Amino acid sequence: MLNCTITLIVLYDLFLGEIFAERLFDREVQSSYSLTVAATDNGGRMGYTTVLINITDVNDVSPVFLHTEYKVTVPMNAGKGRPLIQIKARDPDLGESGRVTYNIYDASLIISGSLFTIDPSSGILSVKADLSDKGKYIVGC
Ligand SMILES: [Ca+2]
Ligand SMILES: [Ca+2]
Repeated sequence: MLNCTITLIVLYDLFLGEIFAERLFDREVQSSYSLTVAATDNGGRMGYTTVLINITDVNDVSPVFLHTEYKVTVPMNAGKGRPLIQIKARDPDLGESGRVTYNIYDASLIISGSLFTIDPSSGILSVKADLSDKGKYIVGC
């Protein structure tokens, strides 16, 4: 647990405790904090309470592939629909902000895009068409 600095503001004769953040939070680093806050009276007697702080998420992280490059060798007679490799990326954001979908991205690879397909959910790259008379392909995702 990280140390947090809190500031207590006293208004009039009442102790009105307000807690301020002294830096930005990053939910991916730490998603919650637990603070013990003390209140002291004029006689020096103290009471304590615990403040639990949950950090909500924002979509501040892009998906990151597990590998920077994937290589697969395919027999030229590989049948249509044959799975070749599973591409994986992770995104630590919560919910939809962390849900990763895959597609063949580079529009300049039109031929490769017509020969291969990638499942948007699983990231499995498959043969889409007959490769028998084709050469070497590079697919960007
Ligand atoms: Ca994200
Ligand atoms: Ca986030």
